[in-house]
Amino acid sequence: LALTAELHDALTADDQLVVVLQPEVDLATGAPTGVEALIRWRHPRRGTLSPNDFIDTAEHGELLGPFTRYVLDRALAAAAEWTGQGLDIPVSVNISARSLLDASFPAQVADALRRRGMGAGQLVLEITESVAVSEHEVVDEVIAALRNLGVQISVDDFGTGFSSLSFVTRVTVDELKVDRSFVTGMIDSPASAAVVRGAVELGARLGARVVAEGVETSDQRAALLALGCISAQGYHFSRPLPADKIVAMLHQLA
Ligand code: G
Ligand code: G
Ligand code: MN
Ligand code: NA
Repeated sequence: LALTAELHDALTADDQLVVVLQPEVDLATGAPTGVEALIRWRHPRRGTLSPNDFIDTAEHGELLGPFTRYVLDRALAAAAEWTGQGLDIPVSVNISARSLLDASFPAQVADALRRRGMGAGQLVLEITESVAVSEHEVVDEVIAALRNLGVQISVDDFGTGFSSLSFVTRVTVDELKVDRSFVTGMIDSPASAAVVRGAVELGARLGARVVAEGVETSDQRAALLALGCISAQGYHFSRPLPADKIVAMLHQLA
């Protein structure tokens, strides 16, 4: 309860909740193809908190709407900076699957884009499936409405969800983000490599981009290229960076 009250205050404090930004790149060339926004809480007493420390608090109760709008606004503000410098690169925002139970969510997203003067095509929403939203009809309708706006939908942590495969049979998605665990395992484990290969083939058949997460070594990069994977993200290319460092990094990678 204390954390809920503190998070409520942080949402109006202006300097406590910040997004850091991590490039997604073309595996062959290293050129940037996207940027993921990741929230951090610079807590005045508890130090810097990772989303794992407070996301459950943020995703439940009455903070979900304000928190989601806050993250969207900060991510789109950052994207407006690099777009203004001629870099035509979308921003990816992690959203709680619970947001997809709210029929007014697409209108909220449209409003967030309008406030920052950004086109819907500049925004990717990353969704991790959860039991909370599985097989709710409204979820499919909200996703369809978001895609009608022109917003892209990405399935985060692909391969680990309890129903990833049935999800992509129900809704059209634009991107699969292959979970880091398979990328970490693919050099030593033929089974992990098989999952990555399967995701690459599935993405091709669905017409969805496939992004490998958590690439940390040049061996992993080479193995992904050999499997036909096009895009990736990870410390091998860039760590998540503060907003004032991301534009220089994008120019450097380009
Ligand atoms: O950035 P980090 O690796 O610490 O993220 C930990 C987890 O928190 C990941 O699962 C990531 O998807 C999630 N996450 C990061 N930023 C956000 C956010 O702004 N909103 C939501 N809902 N989840 C986030
Ligand atoms: O669940 P999601 O995929 O959104 O989680 C993203 C998280 O992964 C972020 O918190 C980010 O800090 C972390 N991350 C990004 N690249 C790497 C990487 O190369 N290695 C590891 N270990 N974590 C990474
Ligand atoms: Mn993500
Ligand atoms: Na992920």
